[in-house]
Amino acid sequence: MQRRDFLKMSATMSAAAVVTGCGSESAQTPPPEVLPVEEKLNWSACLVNCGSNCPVRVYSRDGVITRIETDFYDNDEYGQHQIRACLRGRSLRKRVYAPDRLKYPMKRIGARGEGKFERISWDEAFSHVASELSRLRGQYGPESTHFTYNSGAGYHFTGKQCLFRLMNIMGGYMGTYGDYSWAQLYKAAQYTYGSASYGWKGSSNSEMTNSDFVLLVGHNPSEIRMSGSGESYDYLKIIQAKQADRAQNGGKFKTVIIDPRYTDSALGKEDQWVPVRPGTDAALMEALAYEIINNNWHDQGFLDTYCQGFDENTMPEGYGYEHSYKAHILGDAADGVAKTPEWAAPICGVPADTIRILAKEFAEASAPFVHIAASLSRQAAGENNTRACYMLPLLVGAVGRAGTNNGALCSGASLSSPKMPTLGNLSKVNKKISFFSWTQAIEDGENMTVLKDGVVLPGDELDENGDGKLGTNIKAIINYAGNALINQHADTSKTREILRDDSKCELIVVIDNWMTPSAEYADIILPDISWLEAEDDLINQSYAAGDTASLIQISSSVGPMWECRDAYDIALGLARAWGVEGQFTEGKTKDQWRTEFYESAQAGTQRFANPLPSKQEMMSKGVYRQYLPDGSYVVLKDFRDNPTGNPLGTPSGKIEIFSSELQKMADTWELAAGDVITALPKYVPTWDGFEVNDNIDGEQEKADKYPLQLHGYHTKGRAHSSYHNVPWLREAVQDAVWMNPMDAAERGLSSDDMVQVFNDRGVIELPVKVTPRIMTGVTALGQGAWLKFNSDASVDVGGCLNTLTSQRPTPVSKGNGQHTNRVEIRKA
Ligand SMILES: Nc1nc2c(c(=O)[nH]1)N[C@H]1C(S)=C(S)[C@@H](COP(=O)(O)OP(=O)(O)OC[C@H]3O[C@@H](n4cnc5c(=O)[nH]c(N)nc54)[C@H](O)[C@@H]3O)O[C@H]1N2
Ligand SMILES: Nc1nc2c(c(=O)[nH]1)N[C@H]1C(S)=C(S)[C@@H](COP(=O)(O)OP(=O)(O)OC[C@H]3O[C@@H](n4cnc5c(=O)[nH]c(N)nc54)[C@H](O)[C@@H]3O)O[C@H]1N2
Ligand code: SF4
Ligand SMILES: [Mo]
Repeated sequence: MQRRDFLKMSATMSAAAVVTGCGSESAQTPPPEVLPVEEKLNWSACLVNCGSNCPVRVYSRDGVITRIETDFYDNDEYGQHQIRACLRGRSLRKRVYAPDRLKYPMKRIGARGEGKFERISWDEAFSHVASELSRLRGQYGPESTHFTYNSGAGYHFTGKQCLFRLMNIMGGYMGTYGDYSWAQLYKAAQYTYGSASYGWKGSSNSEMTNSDFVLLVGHNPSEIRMSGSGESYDYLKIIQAKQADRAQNGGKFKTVIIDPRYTDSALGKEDQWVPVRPGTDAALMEALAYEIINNNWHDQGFLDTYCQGFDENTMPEGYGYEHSYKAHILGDAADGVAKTPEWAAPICGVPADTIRILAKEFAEASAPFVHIAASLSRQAAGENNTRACYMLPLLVGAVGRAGTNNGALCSGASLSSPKMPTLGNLSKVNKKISFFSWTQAIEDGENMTVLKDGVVLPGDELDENGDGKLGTNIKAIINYAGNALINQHADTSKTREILRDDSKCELIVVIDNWMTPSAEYADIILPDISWLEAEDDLINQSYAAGDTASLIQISSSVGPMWECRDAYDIALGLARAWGVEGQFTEGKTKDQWRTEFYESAQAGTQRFANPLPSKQEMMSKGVYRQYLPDGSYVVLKDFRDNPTGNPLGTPSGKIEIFSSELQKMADTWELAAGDVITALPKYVPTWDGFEVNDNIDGEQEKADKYPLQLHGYHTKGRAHSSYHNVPWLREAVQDAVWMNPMDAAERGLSSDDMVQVFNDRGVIELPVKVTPRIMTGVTALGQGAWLKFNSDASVDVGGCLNTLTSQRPTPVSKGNGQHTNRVEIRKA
C-alpha cells in the first residue's frame, strides 16, 4: 500500500507538524484527532516532449502529492521571468495518480494486443527479457532489436540513455535516422544548407526585434511552445513591443501567418492571416517567387555569390539555364509553365491579388524574418514544401543579417548538462533505417534496400550501383517512454495487424507509467517511476525553450510508488542478468554519477557572473536561469560574412537551390508511382493531396470519395498522446474535428454533433467543431488522442488521428506524411 493516508499520523511523524486552518473555524470545530503532517516542497519538472521543460513545485504530505504549483521566481520581468508550466504541467498530480498507472511488472497472458496481463516479479521479468533478447539476438543478430521512437521522458540521468547504454554494451541495436518531428525538414536543410541543423537551429527569437516583417509559415508558437520561458512568451513580448512602437512612433512592422487554421498564435496578434491548403505551400511560394523575380525585386548579387542554381550564372556543370530555378519559375523550363499567382491560386487557395501584395510587401521589407514550421514538412512531399519556402529569404538575400532567419525553427538558448553516456562506440551494428520504416522492417526488413527504402549500409555492403539489402527483420522491440508503437505511428489498423502476429516481432517490452494503447501490445510491461518520483536529476531547458536557458534540479519526497523502478534500475537489473553490471555502472554508485554530472554542468556555467550554485542550494532554489546566455544569434552570419572562409557542407560549399545530391538521388532511387525527387525546390502533386496526382492509380476515385483534406496539429490539450489520460484536460480542450461552416452545412452538421471521419484506412468517431477558423475543404484534428477500437476494431471511438493516416513514406527522408490525408465526414 503506497498511497499513504496523510491524516493517519505515523509514529515517525515530524515534530514540526503544524495545525492549519482559520481561527474562527477551529473555535467551532473540535480539534482534529490527528494533526496534519507538514507539507513538503520539492522541485520537479515536466519532461514531456513539447520542446520545453518547465519546473514545477510539488507539495506533498507524508509521501502523497497535495498540489502542484509553477515557478515562483520573484523577479518576474521579461528576460528574467518565471518559467510557468502550461495547463498540462499544472495537472501533473492527476497524471501521477491516474487510475491506469502501471504499478507492477506484468506479463501478457492473452493474445498479443488483447490487453490481458498477469502480475510477475521483477526477477521473473528480468530473466524473461534477458533470455528472450539473448535468443533473438543470437539467432538474428543485434540489429534485430529495435527501440521504437520515444520522446516521453526527457531525463538526463535515469532516462532512455541507460537502456541504450546497456544495449550498446550487449552489441548494439538497429540504427535509425530522422524522427517523427522533423524528418523531412532535416533533409531539406541538409541538401540546401549542407547540414540538418540549419533546419532547426535558425536565428534566435530575439532577432525578431530587429525585423520589420515576421512571416510564420505554419508556425504556431502560442500552442506548440506554451511554456512560460518559451517561444510563445518571446513571440508575444516581441510582437507586442514592435506593434506598440508602430502605433506610437510609426515604426514599420508586419506579422503574417500562413496556416489553414486561424490559430492561437493569431487571435489578433497577427496583421494578416493567409489560409493555405495543406501541402500546397510550395505552390504559394513559387508564385511569390514569380512576383519577386519578374519584378526584379530579387538580390542578384546575393544569389550569384552565395547560391548554386538560381540562374545560368551558377548552374553546376552539365546543367544550363533551362534547369535553373529562375527558368522553372518564369516558365522557361521543360514544363513551360510560368508559376504566376493565377497558376498558384487554384492550387493553394490563396487569391492571386493576395499573393501579389504579399510578394511586394515581403520584398520591400528590409529585414524579413521567416519561420517555417515542421508541420508542412510532415506532409507527403514535405521535403519539397520546406525547400520551396527556403527560397523566400534567399531570393531577397535576407540571410545572415540582423533581423533575418533562413526559415529554420528558431534556436533556443541553451545550457548544457551532461547525459548518461550511451557508449555507442561499443555497438557492432552499422546499419540504419528511417525511424518511420520499423513496421516495414518487421514485415520484410530482409528485402529493404538502399535505393528503394533509404536503408543506410556500410560501404563494403554496397554493390556497384550503391545498392544493398538490410538483410534483417526486426524481431524484438523495446518501447520505453514512447507511444509510437501504435498510437503515434501512422495507420493504426495496419500497425495492429503487424503487431498482433507474434511470430513476426517475437518480443515487445514496454516500459511506461500508464496502460497506454502501446502498452496493450506488450509481452512484458515494466513500470517506470513518474517524473515527480524521480530522486535527483539536473535537466536543462530542452531544445526549444526560446531565449531563456535554464537548469532545473529535480528531487522528490513521494517516490518510487508501488513497485515502479527508474530506467537506471531497470537497465541495471538486466545488466545483472547478463553479467555486465560492472561495465554498466563503471563501478560508480548512482550518487557518484549524479555528482559528476552536476559538477560538469557547474563547470559549464563558470563563464557567467553568477554560475550554477551548489547542489544543496539548487535543491531549494529549483531553477537556474540565463536569458540569452550567448547573446542574440543570427543564423549563417559567418557564411554571409566570409563565404569562402566558411563554406557550407554542401558539395558546392554554397546554398544549393539546385541540389547536386538530390539530382543524383533523382537519377538512381526507385520511387513509388507518383513520387518524385527534384533537384530544384518545386511544388509537386502527391498522394492524398488537394490536386489529384495522375501518376497514382485510383487517386481520382479516392478524391471523389474523400473530398475533404484532413491535417493534424499539436494541440494544447496534450503533448502528443502524453496527458491524454487527464480528465481535466479533456474537459478543458475538446477533442473535435474542425470544419468550416460551409462544409458543415453541406453535410447537415452542427457543432458538437458526433461524427465519423473516415477513409480507406479507418474510421474515427468524435464530435465536430464547426468554425470559420478553418478554410473550406479542409478539416483538422489535434493529434495524440488515445486509440480505442470498438469490439470488432471497425471504428476507433478514441478518435486517434493515426487511424486515418498512411504509412507511405515521403520520397527523400522516408519520413511520415502524417498531415496528408483525405477523408469524408458523416453524422455518427
Ligand atoms: N498523426 C500524427 N501523428 C504524430 C504526429 C502528428 O503531428 N500527427 N506527431 C509526431 C511527433 S512530432 C512526435 S514527436 C511523436 C511523439 O510520439 P511519442 O514519442 O510516442 O510521444 P508521446 O505520445 O508523448 O508518448 C510518450 C510516452 O511516454 C510515456 N511516458 C511519459 N513519461 C514517462 C516516464 O517517465 N517513463 C516512461 N517509461 N514513460 C513515460 C507516456 O505515457 C507515453 O506513452 O508523435 C508523432 N505522431
Ligand atoms: N501543445 C503541444 N505542443 C507541442 C507538441 C504537442 O503535442 N502539444 N509537440 C511538440 C513536438 S514534438 C513537435 S515536433 C512540435 C510540432 O510543431 P509543428 O510541426 O509546427 O506543429 P503542428 O501543430 O503539426 O503544425 C503547426 C501548424 O501548422 C498548420 N499546418 C498543418 N499543415 C500545414 C501546411 O501544409 N501548411 C501550413 N502552412 N500550415 C500547416 C497547422 O494548422 C498548425 O497550426 O510541437 C511541439 N509542441
Ligand atoms: S507540456 Fe511543455 S509547456 Fe506545458 S508544462 Fe510541460 S514542459 Fe511546460
Ligand atoms: Mo515531434
